[in-house]
Formats: sequence, C-alpha cells, structure tokens
Amino acid sequence: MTKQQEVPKDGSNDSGEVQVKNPHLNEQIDDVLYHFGLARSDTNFPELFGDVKYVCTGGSPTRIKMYAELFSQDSGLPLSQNLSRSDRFVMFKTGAILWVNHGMGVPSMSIMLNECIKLLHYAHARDVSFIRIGTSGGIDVLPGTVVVSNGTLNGLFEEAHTQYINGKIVKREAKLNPELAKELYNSGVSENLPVAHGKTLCADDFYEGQMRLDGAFCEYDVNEKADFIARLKDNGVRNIEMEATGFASFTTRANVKGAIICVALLNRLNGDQVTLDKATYIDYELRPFKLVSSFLRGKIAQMI
Ligand code: R2B
Ligand code: URA
Repeated sequence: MTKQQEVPKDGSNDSGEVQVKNPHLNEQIDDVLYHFGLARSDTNFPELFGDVKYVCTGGSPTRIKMYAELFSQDSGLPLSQNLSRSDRFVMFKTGAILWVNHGMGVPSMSIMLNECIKLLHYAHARDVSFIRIGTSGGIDVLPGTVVVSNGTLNGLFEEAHTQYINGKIVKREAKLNPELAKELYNSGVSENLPVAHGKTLCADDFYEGQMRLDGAFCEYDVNEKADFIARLKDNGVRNIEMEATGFASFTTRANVKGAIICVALLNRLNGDQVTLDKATYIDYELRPFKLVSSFLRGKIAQMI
C-alpha cells in the first residue's frame, strides 16, 4: 500500500492538489473505492493516475467508452483497458485524460465523484479539470445545439445544490469555472459546431421535475408547463438535465475546475418526447465530444 497522505483538517490547500476534506480518512488503514472495485492497498494510484489533468464524464458507460476510443484515434494516445473493476462505472485513460461514466442523476454521479476525487487525491494529481459531456432538453434552442453551461440552477431557481445530511438540509453553492466555460465555448465556435451558452437547470427526475406532460403521473396542466418553460427562458436557462448543481458543488469542494457541455436532444418549447432516429442521435451525441476533443488536443499540444 502507498503511504497514507494526511488529509488537511481545515481543507486548506493551494498546491493545486485535488482536495478531500475528511479527517476520518486518516484513521483508516485502507480505503476501498467500492464502486470502482479499487483500493489503496491493491492499486498504485500515483503510478496509474498521478498524471491526470482532465476527467471527462457523462452518464452512459457505452458513450464514455466510445468517446475514449475516438479520442485515442484523434490524438494518437494509447487507450487503456477498462480500469474499473466493478460493473457500476467504466474508466478509461488516454494520457492525462480520464474517461469515467456517472450514471443518471445526482445520487449516482455523487458516488462516482466521491470515489474519483479520492482516487485523484491519493494519486497526488494536480490542477485537474472535470468536464461533464452530456445530453439535455434545450430551452429555445434547436435540437443538436451544444450548450456550454455558464451557471447551474436547482428546481427552486437557486444557484445551489442541496443535500439531506444528519436530518437537515445542507445547501452549497453550485458554481462552474467561467474561464473553462469560455475556452470550451470558443473551441465549439472554431469547430463550427452550433454552440450556445446559458444556465442549466438541474432536475431531480426526467418527468415531473422537468415539467413533462408524458410521465406516468402528472398533476399540472399544459399552461402551467408553458409558464414554467417561459420562466426558465426568462432566467437565462438554455437547457435542463439531471446532474448540474451536484457536479458544480462537488467540483468546487474538491478544488478542481468544472464545466458542463450538453447537447440538446429536443427543444422543450416544442414538446416532451425524444423521437430522434438512431443516426441523428449518434450525430448529436458526437457534437459535444468533437468540441471537447478539439479543446483537449489543444491542451495536450501545450503540455508537450
Ligand atoms: C441527461 O440525460 C439523462 C436522462 O435521460 C440524465 O442523466 C441527464 O442529465
Ligand atoms: N436529458 C434530460 O435530462 N432531459 C431531456 O429532456 C433530455 C435529456
């Protein structure tokens, strides 16, 4: 096992290291990252992950695998095998870039982020950025538009992430990194992709939380839905997904930059159902990847 690194009690750290703020971890002999099937006692984290600078994450395991394979082809960097030993998440590496899926919704993503942040902390990785590459429902944008988030809102229109802890509501700020968002937006423009920027609403479910009219249950009417979507638009929201505030809050706490880029699968002003044919879906899900691939190749060129 690698030597235990002390976790700072006050969380202070300006060395660029990925931060964990949990003194209890110092009392553990080992740390099992259960959902990756990896432990400090059986994996050399500094050797395997010490060079990581970017974590690219998205919901689906097959999409993340496809992105990792394509990036390996685009960049010429070798692709690792799946480094996760559990079937919950997949994890691939291409040079300094780690590709990990997070499942759907904040609860699933928070498990992945907790374990990935600890993994990178134990690896002594420094100056790491996390980029979520996902799908979303657009607000007043054409289907296929790639939305680069410049803010996140919860269901109460607050830029905050709430958790229930110890029988109480704990509210934390949910901010993304504005410089990283700007750089990514510019990469989209130079790749001639249809890009937009705006706020992202994080919903706790796909149906009622996003004011869809096509769930198994619905207790609001078509006018209430239209009012909600109009209110989103007035508040500068460009898309809705299910992870944004949790992602923004976790990345801030971990001392890493966070950005979210999601393609809009539909314009919610025109409907609720996702009816894309397979070829269009593949074209759309490749768009945010193309943006990120171009951005990362530029960064790799600067690292050499
Ligand atoms: C976007 O797509 C998924 C739901 O279909 C969810 O993970 C999200 O944020
Ligand atoms: N993902 C969501 O969360 N909402 C949509 O409308 C589409 C994808």
